[in-house]
Amino acid sequence: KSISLKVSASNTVASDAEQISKLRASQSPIAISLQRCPTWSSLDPLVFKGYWDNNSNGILVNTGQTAYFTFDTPSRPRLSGGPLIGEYIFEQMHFHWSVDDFTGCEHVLDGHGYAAECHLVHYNSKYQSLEAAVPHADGLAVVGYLLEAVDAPNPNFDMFIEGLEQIKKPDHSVALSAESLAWMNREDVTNGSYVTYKGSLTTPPYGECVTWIIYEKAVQIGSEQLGLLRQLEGADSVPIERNVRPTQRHPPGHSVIYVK
Ligand code: BO1
Ligand code: ZN
Repeated sequence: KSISLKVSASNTVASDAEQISKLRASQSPIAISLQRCPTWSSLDPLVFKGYWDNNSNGILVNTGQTAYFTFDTPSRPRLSGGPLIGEYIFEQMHFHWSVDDFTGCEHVLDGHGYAAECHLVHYNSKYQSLEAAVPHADGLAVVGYLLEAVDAPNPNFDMFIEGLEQIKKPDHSVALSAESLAWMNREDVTNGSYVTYKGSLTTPPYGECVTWIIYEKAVQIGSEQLGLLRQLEGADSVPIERNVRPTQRHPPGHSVIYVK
């Protein structure tokens, strides 16, 4: 790795995760040039617990702004490792999209736009809730998947897409099993590289509380399947056209780490 920032009081080199936790935060999303990022290869692996082996059910809701999935059971999936210190508890998953196949993502890697972006939102287990975590720099960890439009449907999305058909109208909801999240567990994506940086929520209150983890390799989704996301209606009973925040400027001294 090409940066080492910090020697702690005990004179031992701070862990990779400690170094990342001290980086300056930016507003999110951002456009990232991979070749300009310091590359780290020694980070601990990211650990997802209780996602796909979770036999409980969840609920998918049209909030009028996005499609939003939560588990309705007390046992929630957890995320640790990688740039994170401690454990983060899954709160919700949601999507950002647009009317075309290239402006629906929030983060932009090497100038490449995608059709949609999915966020897995977690809060630090040292706080009592997501709301309690938002005021803290180490409050949230959000994993982002970029979704690339392709002609052929991705069968791993079928269960999830069937859910979308039931929630066209705002405030409608449908029960979904954990199996409908299987599309995320694509080894070619999650065994590959990601970028990580300290940033913010991309919707109000825009708090700088997020350790972002964005996989480099996009997940493919069929155009027809994307069409169902684009059919979701907002409060005005017309389809939600675009729920993407524009990319924000990097503040001086901001760094994004490329984990290969
Ligand atoms: S995102 O992943 O950066 N797009 C993102 C943006 C906003 C929130 C979460 C993730 N906001 C939080 C609010 C909470 C609210 C919660 C609903 O969404 O800060 O007050 O309860 O899950
Ligand atoms: Zn989001």
